[in-house]
Amino acid sequence: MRATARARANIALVKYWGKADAGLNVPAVGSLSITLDSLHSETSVEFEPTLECDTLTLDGQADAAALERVTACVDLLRESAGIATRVRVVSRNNFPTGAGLASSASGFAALVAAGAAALDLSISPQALSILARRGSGSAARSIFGGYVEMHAGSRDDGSDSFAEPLLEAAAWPLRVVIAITSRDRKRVGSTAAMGVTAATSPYYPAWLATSAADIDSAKSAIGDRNVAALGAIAESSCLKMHALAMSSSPPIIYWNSATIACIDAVRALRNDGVGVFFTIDAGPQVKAVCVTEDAATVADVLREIPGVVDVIETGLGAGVEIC
Ligand code: 2P0
Repeated sequence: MRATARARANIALVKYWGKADAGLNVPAVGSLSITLDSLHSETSVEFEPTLECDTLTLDGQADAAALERVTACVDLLRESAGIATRVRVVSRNNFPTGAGLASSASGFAALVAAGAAALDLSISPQALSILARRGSGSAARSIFGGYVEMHAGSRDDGSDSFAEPLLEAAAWPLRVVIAITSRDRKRVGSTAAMGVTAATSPYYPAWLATSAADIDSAKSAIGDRNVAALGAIAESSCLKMHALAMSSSPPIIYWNSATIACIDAVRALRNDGVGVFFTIDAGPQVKAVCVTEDAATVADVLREIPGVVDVIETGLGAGVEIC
């Protein structure tokens, strides 16, 4: 009745933003991501008959806000197993939580994998991806390694809304250099921000209309191993997502001045012939994606930018694993 799983964070190159069904957590658009090797959550789940309620310890502290989402997700596992036993969940991230580094993606992917293993449920990776999605949309992608596509799906019950692997990490081993510009937790969580965007941004319909073409372009760039083409679509998707957030009411701005300085630096590097592009999630950190040979140059440049408090370099990693 106890298991531990490790799942890695992922970053979307074609972004998920907006929900088709908030209750089932079905995304309004598909997305495409890369799984990161060095940023992970390690989560232990123990079904314990003497417990009166579920408990969650996140990075060494009880976390009541996150517990609600964890319980809702574990309820799905309990339903599959036909039990009501409460769980003790202990989870640890080896990177800042809730700061736009996809901690909910790795956290919920590890949670459902550990929970299913603890209950000895025989469950396909696809079904695991659906369960992870119920916890956090981006978590559906962290079940798999390398390059991953998330399908929005079209069924009302969300049964065709899951991720699938596109290409193994080793087949195109890009590097990601992450410039940390703040360690603070973000002020507006992704879930709330997506709701405000869908309800108020005048650009939301255009976002929905252009997403499928963005995924197709990204898939062909990956097929061609073309960094410039993948970068063009990834930066466009990222900037569209942030334009949605900024054009919402009330407006949501995830960036700080160092975020913009990093964007400038990446563009300047590219003008100098370095094959690098940026992406930014629901936070102020900038992720620069490049080929292995350029990673040290990119890291050196980003580290010198005022306001950059740390730089993390990582390759692409594997899907969720039971430890
Ligand atoms: C993504 N993000 O595709 C986008 C881009 C952040 C920016 O998915 O409400 O925490 O739990 O499904 O997965 C972050 O959103 O949102 C996210 P929920 P989640 O990576």
